[in-house]
Order: sequence, then C-alpha cells, then structure tokens
Amino acid sequence: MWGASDVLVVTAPLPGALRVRLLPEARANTLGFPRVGPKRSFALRPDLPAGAPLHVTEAGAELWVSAGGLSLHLNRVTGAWRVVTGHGPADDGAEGRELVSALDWSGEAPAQRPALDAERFNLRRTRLHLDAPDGAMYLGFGERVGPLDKRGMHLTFWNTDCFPHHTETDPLYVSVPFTTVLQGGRAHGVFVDEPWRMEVDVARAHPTELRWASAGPELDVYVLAGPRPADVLRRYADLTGYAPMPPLWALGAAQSRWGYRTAEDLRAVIQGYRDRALPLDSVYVDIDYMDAYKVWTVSRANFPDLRAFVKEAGEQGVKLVPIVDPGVKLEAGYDVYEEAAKGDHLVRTARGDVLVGEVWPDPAVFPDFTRPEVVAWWAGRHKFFADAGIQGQWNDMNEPACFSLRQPRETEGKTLPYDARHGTRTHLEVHNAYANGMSEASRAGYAKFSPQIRPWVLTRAGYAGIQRHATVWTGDNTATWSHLALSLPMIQGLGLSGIPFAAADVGGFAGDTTGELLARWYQAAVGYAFVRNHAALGTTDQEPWRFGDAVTDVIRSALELRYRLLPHLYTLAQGATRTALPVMRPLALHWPADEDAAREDTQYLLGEGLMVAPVLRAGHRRRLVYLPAGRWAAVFNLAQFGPVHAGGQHVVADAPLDTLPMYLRAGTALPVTEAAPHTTSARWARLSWLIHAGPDGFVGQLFEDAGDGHAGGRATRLVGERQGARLTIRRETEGDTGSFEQRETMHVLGLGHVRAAQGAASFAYEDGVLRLTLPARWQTVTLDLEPGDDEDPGDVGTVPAGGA
Ligand code: MIG
Repeated sequence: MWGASDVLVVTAPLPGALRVRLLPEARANTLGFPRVGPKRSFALRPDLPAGAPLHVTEAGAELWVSAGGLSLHLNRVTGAWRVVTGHGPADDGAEGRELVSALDWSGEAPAQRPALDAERFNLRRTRLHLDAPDGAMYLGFGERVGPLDKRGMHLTFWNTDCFPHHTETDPLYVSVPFTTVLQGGRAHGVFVDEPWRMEVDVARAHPTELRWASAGPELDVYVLAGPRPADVLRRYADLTGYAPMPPLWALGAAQSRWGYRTAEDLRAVIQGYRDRALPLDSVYVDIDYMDAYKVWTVSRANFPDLRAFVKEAGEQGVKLVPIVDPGVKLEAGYDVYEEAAKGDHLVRTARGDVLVGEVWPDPAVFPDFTRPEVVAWWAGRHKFFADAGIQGQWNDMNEPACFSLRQPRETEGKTLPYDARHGTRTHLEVHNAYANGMSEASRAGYAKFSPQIRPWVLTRAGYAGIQRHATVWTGDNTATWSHLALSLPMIQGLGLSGIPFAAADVGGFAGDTTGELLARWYQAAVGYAFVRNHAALGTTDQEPWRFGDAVTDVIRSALELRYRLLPHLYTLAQGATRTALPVMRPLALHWPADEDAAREDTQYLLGEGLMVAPVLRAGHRRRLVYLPAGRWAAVFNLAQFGPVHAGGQHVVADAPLDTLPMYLRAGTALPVTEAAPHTTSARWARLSWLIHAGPDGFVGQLFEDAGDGHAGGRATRLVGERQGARLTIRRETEGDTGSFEQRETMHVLGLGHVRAAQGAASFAYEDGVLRLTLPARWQTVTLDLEPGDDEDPGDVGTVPAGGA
C-alpha cells in the first residue's frame, strides 16, 4: 500500500489529457517536496506546448485538481485517486463520468522485492492497479497477438526478436503501453510513458483490475478523454506525434525475399512482374547485398554499381528498399566501426567496456541510439544511400536483436543484458526505445540528404512515438492461415496504438506458402497500409506467379483492385497524418457502442464507409460478414454491385477464390482510379467516384498531390444532397495541385430512376448502375429523379436500366 509520503505530480499537457506521475520512491517529508526532475521522454513529440494551468480545490483530505475538462480527485490520506470528466464536483455534488480509478499504487522496498531473474533486477518495482469494470474492453497495447480486446491477457513490454512468432507469442517487437478503454460505447485512454521493461495484467490474474508493473522507479500516467475512440487516438497523437505522409509509391505493390542476393536477382523479379502485367512499385533487398554484413557497405560482386541499378529500376517504375541492421561489425579499419568507437557512440557493459555480441556481423557492437549525438552520427551515414538515389529503407533487428554475447549475462530474449549502459541509463530502462532513435536517424538522414523526397522508413521494433519516424511491419509471421487471420487484429491493434501505417508480410515469412493462401493473402492485404510480399531464406518461391496461371490471375486482380483503390487509400493516408486514424480500421473505431462490431476482427474498414471482409480460411468459399448500422451495398471486387443489405446483422458473402467481399455504406462516395503497372503521381488522370446514395445523399473525400515531395495538394469534398426528387452534387476543393488533365465519372448505386442530369456530360445505366461522365472542371450536377421512386430500392439490381 501507499504511504502518506509518496509523491504524485499532476499536470495537464493538453486539453482532455491529465498527466499523473507516480513516484513512490521519491519520498516527501515534513521538510518539503522532493525535487522531481524533468524527464526526457522517447514518446512525446519534441514540440509539445506548455501545459494548461491547474485549478486546485482542497477540503480536508480531499483534493481536486482540474484542467482542460478532466479532474483528478485524490484522497491524501489513503492515496486513492481517480480521474473524472468535468471540472470537479459541481455545487449540487454531481460529478462527471469516472474514467480511471486507482486502487493501489506503490513501490517496493528493496527487501520486499522478489528475487526474479536475479537480486539485482527487480522487474516489477513500481505498480499501479486500476479498476477494470466488468464489460470494459481494452484495445491497443501495441503489437500483440490475440483478439482486439486484450482483456484476459497478461502482456510484457520488452521488444523481442522472435523467429518465428506464433499466434500465442508475447512479447513481440513493438511496445506501446497505451490502451483505449471502451465502456458502454464510450472511450477513454490510458498511456503509461515508461520505456522500462513493464508488464500489464489486463484483468487476467485479477478479473476486475488492470495492473501495471514497471521495472523503473516511477509510473508516468496519462489519462486521455474520449468520448469516441477517435478522440482518444487524436489526443494520444497530440502527445506523441502524427505519422508523416508516405510517398505514393510505398502504397503500391512491393516484392521482397530473404535470398535475393544480386542486382541480377532483382532484375529478374522486376521482369517477372512486367512480363505478367503485374503491378509493382518497389523491391526490397535483404542482408545479402552487403559486404560481409557490414552496415553501410555494398558487396561489389553482387551490386557492381548500386546507383546505376537504382536508376535502371526507377526507369521501370520500381524503387529499391535496402535493409539496414543496427549491429556494426567490430573490425579494425572498417570506417563505421572506427568512427563509432572514436566517437564513443557504442553501448557499454556495466563494467564500462564496449559491449560485444553477435548478430549477422560477428563480432558486433551496438550504436547507442538513445543518445541524440549518436542519432545525429547515424543520420549522417545515410548519405551513402541518398547519394545512390535510394528513397526507402527497411530497419530490421532493432529491438535490438543480439544472437549471443561474449560472456553470458542476464537478459531476456536475444538482446543486450539488462545492465548494459546507454550513457547513464541501463538497458533495462531504454531497451524498448532503441528502435525509435534508429528510425529517427533514418528520417533525419533522408531529410538532410534528399530533402526533395518523402522518405519511406520501415521498422520492425518501436516504442510509443515510433509513428513519427517509421512505419511498422509485424516481423516474422508464418505462411499459415492462422497468421493470415492474425494479421488483421495485429495491424488494427497497431492502428489503435497510434501507428496508422502497418502491415504484415504477404504470403507469410517463415514456412512454405501455397497458391490459395497467397491469393487470399493478397486479397486481405488490399487494405493493408502497404503490400509487401516477403519470405524467409530457404522457403519456397513466393512471387505471385509461382503457383500457376489461375493463382497469378487472382493475384493480379487483387493488385489491380489495390491500385484502383489508391485515390481512396492515399486520401486515408493523408487523413492519418492529421487525425491518427489508421488506414486499416477496426469496426470498433466507428461503432464502439455495437458489441458485435467492436469485437469483430476478421473484417476491417477503409474509412467509415467501405467494409472489407476477406476469406481467411483454407477451402472456404463463403463467409459470414457483420454489417453495422446503415445500409450496405455489396461491391465485391469493386466490380459486382448489389444487393443492398440492412445493417445491424450478419450476412453471408459468397466468395470463390477470385472474390473479395466488400460493402459500401449508404451515404458514401469512394474515389477510385484505373489499375496501372506502377504509381506515378497522385493527380489522378482517370478518376471515378463509386457512390452509394443514401436517403439524404452522400459525402466523399479525396486528397491529390504529386505523390511525393512537399508541395501542397488539393483536398476535395464531394457532397450529394437529396431533397425530394432532386439530388444536387457539388464539389468543394481546397488547395491546388497545379493543372493536369482529369477525366471524371461517377457510378451511383441506390438511386431511383434518373430522368435528367444537368451539368453532366452524359448519363446512362450500366447493369443497373447510373453512370455519369463529367465535363472538365465541373462544379455542380443536378439529378432529377422519377417522383415516388426515391425509396432505397433494397437491391440495386432492380434499378431499371436505360436513361437518356
Ligand atoms: O535474423 O534479414 O524480420 O524480414 O528477412 C533474421 C533477414 C533477420 C529478420 C526480419 C526478416 C528478414 C531477416 N531478418
């Protein structure tokens, strides 16, 4: 239990966010309050504004601290505290809604500490027990296996290189101690900004308690107000930062394999795609491009001229993304090692010498990315790639992974010892944040040496805030159906943890994939933030054409579907940089009060109005789909339209191998384009709006720009307003993309028969769907509908064909 002398510091960094630092080891006494130093957080954005002033009221042992719409209520005798919405007790005694209630918080005196692992390492030193009311759901918590709701799980926060991981593996590579709590359809957030090794018991050992336990001396707790999950996510990103805009090419198809060794291998891959008319925007190259696994080198035998190869691939519309590992080979005369040693950039042992381990380079030493000067040094090293024309980088092994150490020492997983030194801090404290510094360096490096482009940085590991620097892939999954299914809640969970750009290896990394699995995986990945086929050394070939023509055709269609969706996906990506709403969204984000929706993790949303329900099981040719409130038109493969279903129910989707079930919600306009061999610019020459008109009309969004670089862009809102037998469609734009030719059409579902379309170049019905072509720079179109025919027909197939 707590004592009267425990220290708690309250601030209000942002509206709707209260920060409560619990420091049970920093004893207050009768002489005063201990000095609590400022903290250098790896998670918080560096430009966080100064917090709001606090309003404090005291009555005996009771203390209320209010700011920005939240209040902390503390009993100074018992130490119990809670956070409620509102400005403290009103005159009538009424209070806001209780978000968080601390049942217990404490540090352990050394004598009480259990001898876990070793007497020197108390892995559960500081605790906080929060009330976990019955029925509350706990979303997020970073990269995790299991369903979206983590209630009933015990989670460890210790970034781990697990090869391969399984559907029960914990921890994985990314640690984000942030959860969105859903209770009765309302949301709030709890973020504990501790990179220290930590454990969270989510109402498992104690069914009504959420128990946090850190190996560090304090718990730095943020309580974030809702009421919607999207509000919690926005507040979390206001604290920890928004992801930067990816280049368009990174949203296109990517091919990777551990085993491509040479420029010749990659040339053949690109040719393989082009020969079969498969879209492709990037190839990734794994560790074999290096000279003896020495970072920032290229084997001359494998890549005689890297710059020339980058240029050659670029002419085919393909970018090259090389892997970079943090471990530096210890080798006298190797300039990277010499600089690191001379600059004192390396992680040290508890005794003070440079720590030596083994990764792919052997022996290997580790840059200390937790120190700003080391980040700056590593950023400078990116000149090597930037000069070769490289625009994307794949940061691997940055947990950091370490296969073995020179002397056996205490650690957990294949990494550095707990007591290794990062300047004045121990590895136990900063381990989880190692990848943040490494990826920050990559972004800073490209910003410096290639300021005209948007760098694409992919990372395996990360801590809260990693989204400012890099996108995340979910590491070493397996080529199994269970991993295909797992990818959806994993990616959605990362999205709910502030990481909007995340994806799993398509086809599965470890083990041999099959044609059917690969085809279904490509379909499921249509809404991944990025689509990278990747496989481990020694596994069966996994390029789209390795399983016969029928499978190749299905994959081609899935990739073409992806490319047709790019205007929408790019718009979602741009939205993510402002709202933190992920590209692939769990239903819980938009239907938190609908339990069936909130717990659904075999489907996802792309925006509020497009539902994707891939087949995730071998041999299955149909599946159940949950449709939340609203009316949903089946738009399978974005090509087969109808029927329309009422929401709030499960429906059966027939999905033979070539079919991806998709549904468009009434009220939604979706911007799509034509398939292409690769992306060029996000100024869409052919733009089509796929519209499901609702009783009141519809809304659609589109963001367009050059697809790369930093010049502005144009945001378009397409608004359809229905009044009686008339539907007026307006287009509102903001910003500029420069002039370019755009041919626009609309495909409208869910309307009665149209008699006239003023402002359109032409209109016609195709298979019961109204098709409008639009003149250049159109502003308004008005549709006159057959009177009395303005009810939703229930099945778009029944809309009469014909037209003018
Ligand atoms: O020890 O670089 O997760 O994607 O292909 C394995 C080889 C190191 C792990 C990555 C994987 C990559 C592999 N790497």
